[in-house]
Amino acid sequence: MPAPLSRALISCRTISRAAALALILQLVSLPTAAAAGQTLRRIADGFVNPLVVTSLDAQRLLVVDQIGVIHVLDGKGSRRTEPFLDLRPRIQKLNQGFDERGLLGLALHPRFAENRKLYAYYSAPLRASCPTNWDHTSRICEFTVTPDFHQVDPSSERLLLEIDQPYFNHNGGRMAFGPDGFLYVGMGDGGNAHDEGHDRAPTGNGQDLTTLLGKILRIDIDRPGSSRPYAIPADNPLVGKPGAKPEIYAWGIRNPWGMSFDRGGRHELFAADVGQARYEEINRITKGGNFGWNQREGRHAFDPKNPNKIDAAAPMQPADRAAFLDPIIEYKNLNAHPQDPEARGISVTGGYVYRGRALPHLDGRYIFADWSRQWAVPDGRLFVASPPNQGGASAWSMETLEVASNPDHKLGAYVVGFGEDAEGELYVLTTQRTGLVDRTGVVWKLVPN
Ligand SMILES: [Ca+2]
Repeated sequence: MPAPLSRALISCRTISRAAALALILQLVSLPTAAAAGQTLRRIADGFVNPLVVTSLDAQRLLVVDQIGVIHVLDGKGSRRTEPFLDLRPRIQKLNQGFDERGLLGLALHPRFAENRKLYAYYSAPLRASCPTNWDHTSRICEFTVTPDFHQVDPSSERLLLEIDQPYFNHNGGRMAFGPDGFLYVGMGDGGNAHDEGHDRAPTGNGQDLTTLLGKILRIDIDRPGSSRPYAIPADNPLVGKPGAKPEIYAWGIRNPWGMSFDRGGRHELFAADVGQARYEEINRITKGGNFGWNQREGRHAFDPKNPNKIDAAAPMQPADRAAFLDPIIEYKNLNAHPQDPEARGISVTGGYVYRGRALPHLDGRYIFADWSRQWAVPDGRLFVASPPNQGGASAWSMETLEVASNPDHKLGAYVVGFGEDAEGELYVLTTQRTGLVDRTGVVWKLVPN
C-alpha cells in the first residue's frame, strides 16, 4: 500500500466516509514519483530472452533475442516472420539450462539512415589462436542493411574486434554510441567467480590494464587504425601508456549488464555492474574511471580470497578514494543479505535515463530492474533512481517503480533487459525461464496509466 493511502485511511476515523473516499481517490491519482502513474503494456511476445530493443525507423522496432536472432516489429508490435538478422549459425553452441553467451549487443550507427551500418556483439566458437582450454571468442562486427532496410545481409559482416573469453559467463556485450560518435562496449571480467582463474593477475582482469576484459571500451569505427580495423580516439585515457590496451575507457568492471547514454542532460554514460554476491550497483562511467572490481564490490572492500565476508562498515579508505570510484546506486543482494529489507534482488539489470514525453514525472530519472529476487522463481522488480539535487558524485536515491499492471510490485518474470525507442520511450524485457528454452520472452512498453 502506498504511504499516502495509508495516511488517508487513518484519517477516515475523523471525517465522513464520502469525504475520505474522495480524498483517497485524489491521493491515489496524484502523479507522485514512483506511484503508479505508469503501467506495462504488452507489445510483443514469443521471444526466448529479449535483451535489446531499439528503433529501426520511425515505425519499426528491432528486438535482439540472445539466441542469435534480431526481429522486426511493425508499428503495431507484430513480429515479422522473417528475421532481420539470424546469426545462429555463427554463434557458439549455447547451453539450454543457463547461458550468458549469445547475441548480447546491438548498436545502430549514428548515421544509420544514411550508411545502413549496425554493430553486433556475439559469442562465437573459440578462435584457433586461443588456448584450447578457454571457452569462446566474443566478436564485435559491423553489418550493412539492405538498401530497402528490409534485413541485414549476413555476408556484409566485417570483423572489428575479437576478445577471447576464458569462461562462459560475464561477457557484458551491451554497446552504445556516445555523443562523440565513438562506439562504447561493455566487457565482462572473463567469468568464473571473484575475477579469478586461468592465471589472472591477483587483482583480476578488472584491474589489469593489459586485457580488454573487465572494462568499458571506446573505439572509433568510422576510421581504420594503422594496425586495426578501427581507430583509437586520441584522448582515450591509456593512449601511450606502455603495455596498456588503448581501447580502454574505464576499468574495474565485473559484468556490465545494461549500458546506455542519457539522451538528455549531460549525456552521461550509465552502466549496471552485476555484483558477486553482496552488492549490486549502477555506475556513471567516466573517462579513466576505476570502478573497483575485484578490489571493491559496490561501495565496499572486496577480498577475492574471502569473498563472502560482509563488512558493511568498511568505508572507502582515503587511499582507495583516489583510486576507485563509487557507484551512484547500490543495493544489497539477497544472496548475502537474505533477511535484510534493504536487499532488493540478486542481479541488477541496467536500463535508461527516461527522456521520453509520455511520462514527464520520470524525466531525468534512471529506470532499471533486478532480474529476480530468487533464482528458481521469476520474481523481478522495477526501480527508479533519482539524481541528488546537488549533482556531482553523490549517491542517487532509489525506490520501487510501481506499475499499475502489477500493483504488488511483482512482475512474475525475470527482467533481462530494457529498450529505448527513437522517441525516448522505454521497454521492459522479460522472460519466464532462467535458461535459453521456450518462447516466454515478452516486450513491454512503459506507458502512462
Ligand atoms: Ca564497482
